[in-house]
Amino acid sequence: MSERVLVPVLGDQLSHELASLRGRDRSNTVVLMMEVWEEATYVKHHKQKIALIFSAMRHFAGELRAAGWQVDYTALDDPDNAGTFTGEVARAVERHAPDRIVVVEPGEWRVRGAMDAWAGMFPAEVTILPDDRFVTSLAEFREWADGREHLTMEFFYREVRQRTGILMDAAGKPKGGAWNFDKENRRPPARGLSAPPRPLFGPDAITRDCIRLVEERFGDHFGSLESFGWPVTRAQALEAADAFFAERLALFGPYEDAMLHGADQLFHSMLSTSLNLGLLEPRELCRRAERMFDEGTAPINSVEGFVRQIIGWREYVRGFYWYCMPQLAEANALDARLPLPEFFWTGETDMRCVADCVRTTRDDAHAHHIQRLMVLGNFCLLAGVGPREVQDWYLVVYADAYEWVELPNVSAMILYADGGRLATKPYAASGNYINTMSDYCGRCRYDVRQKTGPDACPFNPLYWHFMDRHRARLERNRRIGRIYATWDRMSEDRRRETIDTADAFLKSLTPAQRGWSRPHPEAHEERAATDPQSA
Ligand code: FAD
Ligand code: DLZ
Ligand code: SF4
Repeated sequence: MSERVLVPVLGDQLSHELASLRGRDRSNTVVLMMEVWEEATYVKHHKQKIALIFSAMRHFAGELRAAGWQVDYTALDDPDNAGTFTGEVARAVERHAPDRIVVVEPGEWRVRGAMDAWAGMFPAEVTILPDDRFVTSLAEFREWADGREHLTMEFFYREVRQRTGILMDAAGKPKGGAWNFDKENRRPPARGLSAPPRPLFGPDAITRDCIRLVEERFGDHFGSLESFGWPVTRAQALEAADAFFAERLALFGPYEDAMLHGADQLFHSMLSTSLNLGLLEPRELCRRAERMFDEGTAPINSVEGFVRQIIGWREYVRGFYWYCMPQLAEANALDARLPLPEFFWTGETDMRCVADCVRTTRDDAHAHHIQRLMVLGNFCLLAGVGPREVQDWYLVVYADAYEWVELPNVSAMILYADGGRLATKPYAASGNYINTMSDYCGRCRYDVRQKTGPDACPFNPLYWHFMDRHRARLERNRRIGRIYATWDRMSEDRRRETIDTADAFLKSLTPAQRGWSRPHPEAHEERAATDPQSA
């Protein structure tokens, strides 16, 4: 008799070519998919994120059934739902008595801990497979990182290009004659700049059910459901990718860092939710971009910029996460302790740049990279907001947020909380950067040219406050240390006034009152006990 196999497929593993499904005999396999309370609430995710994941899971289950798989799907409001992955796998083991459980490694450390315990818990052999949807395996990353003091993304990226041949010519040289076109990719927004809109996918009956469920069960979570238009199937994700390649890739590079009030997407791909769910694969997107360069339909700076984000940054942060966990989650090299300000939830601040980025975050569960990095992240860095609160905020608010990708970006990239393993210097900038790269400042209540006093752009005095309070650490940094000569050239009165302006601003901030941050582990149990479905 052939062995019976149970294949749990998690909500961000929605790939038909998943390692646990590939080549498997469908007649003796049960695919298990689980909507569980714990995943939906370990932080109070944005409403669109939960609706997106549940809808994509339900569509994927339908596709698997149509392809001949036996799928056991537990919906969130199933009265017997145990509320956790482990509880649901336990119930499935009782139902199906499998000889073996085969699962792909999860994206998050927290879930890996739970999965590792399955082997001793169930009367079935447990096999945890590497997630080969990524171009770089965790073992390959470890091999690259071991023994290096700084884990510089650029060097990692070049090795990935060489190993995979992506965007390499026949002679083994980078296509376009260089590894990096960043200098061509920092164009400020031109007057009247606009980009073709991304396709929005109107909710079908399945998505409408998920939206209703989220409104009923997660009504107190952050964010709006009104503008929901994310791709929820591979077919839709491919349509979104088609539109990006046809209409926006060519200008992706030059305007990668530009920000325009009210225009969140610009020339960005808006494909991160689909990539992270598994609806699209990184290799196929890179090959497509490369083909456009080969055919002469997209310039090298845009194609290379896009490929760099995917097989560079995306793969790098995943490797970095697993390499640095669990310490990364607790790291706080700059000893930052300020509570997250309330305006991160409400958007009610006179800083026009911050208000706009919180608006798009609330309405669309998305903000583009520079909004996340140089506006919201830069603010948290300069003000000294505690890493844990910042991590929780980013994990809650973005539809593409999973800890493996959110945590390195937040802890190491924006907050320098890892002490500089990822970034060689903190991404700290005054209002001048935002003014150059956006149209925010012209109509802001603050004056970006003023450095001190109540009308000064808060980023200006906060920048110097940050540099001054971390002088002992940063002065020795070759990439940023020279800035202290400018600080020292200012008169003592000017320096005092700058610090006083920053202090007065920091004192005026109202700490967030919401309970949307991650509870401590014991609170999980309390919440599970109070959830009517898991009682
Ligand atoms: P594009 O600009 O079109 O880029 C193409 C793709 O490259 C993205 O879809 C994404 O898959 C990848 N990519 C680009 N930059 C990064 C990066 N730094 N790290 C990982 N992948 C990258 N991305 C997430 O997917 N989930 C997150 O939770 C997340 N949190 C972030 C937090 C902070 C503080 C910062 C600075 C960045 C974060 N990013 C995150 C990276 C990036 O902002 C988003 O991937 C991007 O904005 C998604 O929009 P897009 O698909 O239009 O991206
Ligand atoms: C984020 C999320 C949410 C909100 N809900 C579910 C769920 O109910 N079931 C599920 O399988 N996955 C969900 N996810 C995604 C998981 O959190 C994700 O698979 C793990 O964190 C591993 O990356
Ligand atoms: Fe932001 Fe300062 Fe510009 Fe206002 S002036 S939009 S606060 S950078």
